[in-house]
Amino acid sequence: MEKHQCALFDLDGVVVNTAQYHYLAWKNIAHLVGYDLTFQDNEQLKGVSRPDSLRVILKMAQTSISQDEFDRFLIQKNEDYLVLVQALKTTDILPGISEGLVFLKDKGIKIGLGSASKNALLILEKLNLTSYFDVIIDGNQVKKGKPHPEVFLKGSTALNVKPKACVVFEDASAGIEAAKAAGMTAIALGEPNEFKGADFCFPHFNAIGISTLEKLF
Ligand code: B16
Ligand code: MG
Repeated sequence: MEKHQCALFDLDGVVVNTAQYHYLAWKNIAHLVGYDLTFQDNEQLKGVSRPDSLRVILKMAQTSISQDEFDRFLIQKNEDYLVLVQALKTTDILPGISEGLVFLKDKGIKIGLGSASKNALLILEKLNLTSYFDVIIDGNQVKKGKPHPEVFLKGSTALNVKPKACVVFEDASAGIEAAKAAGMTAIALGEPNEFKGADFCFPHFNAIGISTLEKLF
């Protein structure tokens, strides 16, 4: 296996399980348009930007709303989400992540965040993880959301590392598509049948193990 010089982490679903909070907040919004958003529906929203997520929900609900309502729903979703993540603390960091970050830091591997979320910095701060990241690219810096590769390409450019020397850790199929479109090694976290084109798949970050990380970096 070729050695890599950079690790790019998705946030929601990889570093911390905020997916459940996004789900609860979107469920409230979906109710407003008469749609009962299921846990399974929520899979399609993972890694997808806030406005694109609302577009997907409206499609599921087979309804349309005015631009004013659309904007109001986005604000309300985020307000609800921010209340839900208020209680996040370091014990919510997903298993293996802290050890993985320490391992990479000790090896001198560059570490970046590539998240669709506009709340990424706030979440990292709540988890006390900000200092591990050499660069943080989030929803505030990208024009095109995942599956577009922009978020990861911005990360590798900022770190001055070629895309093929980067490993991306992702829990969303849109994120795996983005990593592959960027020309990076893509490690999917979840069920193998959820992902197309991932280089490797593990059920969660902790299942990767230090020996595989040693091979990758
Ligand atoms: P926000 P990631 C993504 O984060 C989430 O998976 C997705 O569900 C969410 O809609 C998106 O961020 C935008 O988040 O509303 O906080 O800006 O997985 O790319 O870290
Ligand atoms: Mg994610």
